[in-house]
Amino acid sequence: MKVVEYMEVAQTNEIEIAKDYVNHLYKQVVERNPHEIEFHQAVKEVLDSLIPVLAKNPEYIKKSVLDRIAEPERMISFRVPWVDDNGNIMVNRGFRVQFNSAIGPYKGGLRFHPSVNASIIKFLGFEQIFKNSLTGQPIGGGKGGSDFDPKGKSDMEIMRFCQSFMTELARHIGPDTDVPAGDIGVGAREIGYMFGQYKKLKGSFEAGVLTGKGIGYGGSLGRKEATGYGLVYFVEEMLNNKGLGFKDSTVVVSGSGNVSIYAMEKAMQLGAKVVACSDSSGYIYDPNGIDLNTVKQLKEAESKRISEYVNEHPSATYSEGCAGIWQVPCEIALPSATQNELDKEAANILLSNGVKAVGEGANMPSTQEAVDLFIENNVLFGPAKAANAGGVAVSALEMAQNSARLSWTQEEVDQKLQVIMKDIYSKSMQASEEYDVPGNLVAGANIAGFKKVADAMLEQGVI
Ligand code: NDP
Ligand code: 2IT
Repeated sequence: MKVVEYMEVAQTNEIEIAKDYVNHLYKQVVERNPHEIEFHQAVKEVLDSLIPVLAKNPEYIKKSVLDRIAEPERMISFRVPWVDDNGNIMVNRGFRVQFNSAIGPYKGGLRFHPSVNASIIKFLGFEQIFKNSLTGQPIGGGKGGSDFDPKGKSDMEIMRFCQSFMTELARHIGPDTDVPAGDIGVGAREIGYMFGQYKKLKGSFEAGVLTGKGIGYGGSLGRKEATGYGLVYFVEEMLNNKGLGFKDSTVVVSGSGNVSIYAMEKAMQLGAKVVACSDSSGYIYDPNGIDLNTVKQLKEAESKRISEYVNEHPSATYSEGCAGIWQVPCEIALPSATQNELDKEAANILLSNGVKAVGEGANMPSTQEAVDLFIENNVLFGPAKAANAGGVAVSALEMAQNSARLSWTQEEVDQKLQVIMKDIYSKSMQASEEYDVPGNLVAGANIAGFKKVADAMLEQGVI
């Protein structure tokens, strides 16, 4: 046999071995975590994209690195009792998954939403491992939250819930152990109440135990804006690479929370026209371009419904049902609300309307079928682990400032964020080229994020 032919056979065998390993591992994950469909979905996407890496580096298979990564180091579930304004005793369930600490303390947000369960927390925690690795910062992967529904609760109810949640969580976290932050339903107010309770329980001011804090007590300038701004910096990088940009483009951003608001703000600053955004009830379309001050007033200040936007802007229309937002024609789509909000049908509509780029602000907002469609049709696609990593990256900068007992200016933080987002883009791009899937940033981000964690685990022995 000629050397070239032999190499091809050997390579095919290695690919086959890697595929068998991945299939076997995926089956095991499904059996071990029955009914956790979001967790299965997140694991499958990563495993499939790592096949070429496993084929080239059999050491990862021999030393069961992925078997270990797919199993959380620790999963905590706890009772959260609290008293509502009418004196009723309520009970919610709290979670924290401490997924992987190979490259730093567990790091990741807390989500308060009625849909939270073990599957949601595990999919988020699993993805956080690779995202945090990609940032280049020394942070491991974790996530947590509760099935508590903040909607309609008074400020005092929110405070009592946060205090009870932290009363249990406090024993599991710390600035060098596990550092939570915000996510859906958790912003600066909730972080403040949780920080106050942690400080009271510990009897010491440990600023670095939580990130996303208020600026007056250890928070970082630029953290509030970081995920949305970072998303737009990442997408701008993808566009520039093809000679395109946000300037004069039409943009649709789903959601109207923390990520969406600051994604809209930065897109507008770069000269785009944002024509639609949404909340969990429905979406607004404003052909004149969204007035962000009205959205901030309604959603950040007053916790109202996005439907009220049309009262002040007669040019705009409101439609019930958040999924309909993808019917609004746009060149750039930024799904920034929640998981699986953009499915195959939505992807087909976006494609037929000529979408050029999709950047995931939310975690796992596109179903696997939607992602496949975008990639097959050469749409520039920025996967969540890369595109929304700016938030956790600036959280790591907040930890650094807390350790050094100093504060950087907004400009310094923003400058660092821009460098980090560009670096994530080039690392993901390079990995996609090295493993023969050029331009596929889904694979590139997974590969680059995985290798750093996997190599650290190999160096640290069987842990
Ligand atoms: P917020 O709570 O600030 O906002 C969430 C937005 O999404 C709201 O507009 C909300 O509508 C909408 N939404 C929430 N759940 C659903 C649902 N089930 N169906 C439809 N719409 C929904 O959260 P964030 O902006 O912080 O988070 C948004 C996404 O970004 C999440 O996937 C999160 O994991 C991800 N992310 C957040 C980061 C951060 O730093 N905050 C960092 C990286 C990713 P309504 O007002 O009706 O509740
Ligand atoms: O999904 C995410 O990356 C976040 N919610 C931010 C986590 C963090 O620790 O800042």
